[in-house]
Amino acid sequence: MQPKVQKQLQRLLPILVLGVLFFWSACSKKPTSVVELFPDLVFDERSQAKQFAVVATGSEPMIDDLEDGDLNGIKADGRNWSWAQFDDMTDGIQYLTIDQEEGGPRQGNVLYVKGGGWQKTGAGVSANLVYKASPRMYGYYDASVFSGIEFWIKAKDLKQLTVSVGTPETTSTNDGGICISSLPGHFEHQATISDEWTHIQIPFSEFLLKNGNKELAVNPAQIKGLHFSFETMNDYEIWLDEIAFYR
Ligand SMILES: [Ca+2]
Ligand SMILES: [Ca+2]
Repeated sequence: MQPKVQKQLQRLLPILVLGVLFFWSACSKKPTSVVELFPDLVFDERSQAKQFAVVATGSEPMIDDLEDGDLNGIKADGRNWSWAQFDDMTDGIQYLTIDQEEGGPRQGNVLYVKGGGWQKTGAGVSANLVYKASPRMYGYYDASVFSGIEFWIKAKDLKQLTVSVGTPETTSTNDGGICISSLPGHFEHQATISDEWTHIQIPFSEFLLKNGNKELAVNPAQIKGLHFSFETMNDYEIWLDEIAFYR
C-alpha cells in the first residue's frame, strides 16, 4: 500500500469506528419515551396543554369491589368513573352487569360480562379512572405511590386476557388523550385465566408498549384508564372482582 493512502486510512479509521459505535448505540438504545418508541406519533398541542394530573395519596387502593351494586367505580382518592365498554365495531354483542357469588374464594357482588360474535379484535371493559373528574376527560391519574394492579378473575371459554394501561400519549383526543395520529396501542400485559377464580397481580413494570423488538414500560404517573380485553371471536363470560392498586 502506498504510504499516502495508508496515512489517509489511518486518519479515517477513528472516524469510521466512532460512526459504527454511534450507529450501534442508536440502534440498541432502550427507548425512554413513547415518542422515542414511535417517532411518527402526532400530538395535539391544545389537548396537551389541558391535561392535568389527579395525584393518588395511596389512601384507598381499592379501585372497585362492586359491593355497592352499581357500575360506578368507588369514588375515592380523586378517582371518579364508571365501567365502560369497547369493541372492534363488528356485529358482536357484549353486556355487563352485577352478579352475585356464593362459596369459593369470592363472596358478594362481582362484575359480570357476557359477549360474543366479534370478528376482528373482540371487545372488553374499561375503568377510566378520572373520566368524570375533569371537563372533557382531560385528567389522568398519578398512581406512582403504588407498585401495580391486582384483581380476581374467572372466565368461561377464555384462556387469555390482555390487561392494558392507557396514558395521554396512547389515547386519542376524542377520549381525552393527546394523540391525533394513528394510535400506537396501550401498555399491555397478557395474563392466563381459567374457569376457576384466579388472583392476578401485575407490576407496572410489566405493562409494556412494543414496537418491533423495542419496548417501554408504562409510567404509573400517567394513567388514563385500565382496559380488560377479551380477544376472542367465540362466546365468553367473565367474572371480575376487587380490582385494586397494591404497594
Ligand atoms: Ca366484590
Ligand atoms: Ca359501584
